[in-house]
Amino acid sequence: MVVEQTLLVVKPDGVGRQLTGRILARFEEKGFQIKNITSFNFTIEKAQEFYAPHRDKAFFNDLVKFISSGLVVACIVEGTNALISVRLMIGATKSFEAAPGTIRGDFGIGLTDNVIHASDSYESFIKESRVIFDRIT
Ligand code: 3AN
Repeated sequence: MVVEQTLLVVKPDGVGRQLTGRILARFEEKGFQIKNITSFNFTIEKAQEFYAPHRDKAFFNDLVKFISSGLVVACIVEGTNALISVRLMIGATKSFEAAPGTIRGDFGIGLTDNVIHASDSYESFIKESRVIFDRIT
């Protein structure tokens, strides 16, 4: 068992639907700590940087537009095996296929608008945290 950190972003649909508190409560209830919580609007440039690994995908522009479309809430979630555990708690990318009991399964229906983002690896966590916390606009 290893204490890890991961980055969580409640996307504009989640914040706009006033789900932030309920979403973050799930991670606290699970036993994780919420750290460095912040809310901001992604600029297009920051969003492009954040989603750089998807630069070549057909949905890249829609993704960038969507994440920049409103307020997001970002934080670090810390605790035992946080990387895998948080990914399991958020559920499958396609909300309409995400298992009930997961955040996307319970709160989402969309694909681009799938309520929440969480880092998929330690490397992603480092890169994404740099974009959000080091050079925040
Ligand atoms: P996840 O967020 O589950 O790690 P990724 O990393 O494959 O999923 O994709 C990043 C984001 O891109 C997703 N959260 C979703 O908003 C969007 N996305 C993924 N696949 C598609 C797709 N086929 N069409 C539109 N948007 C997509």
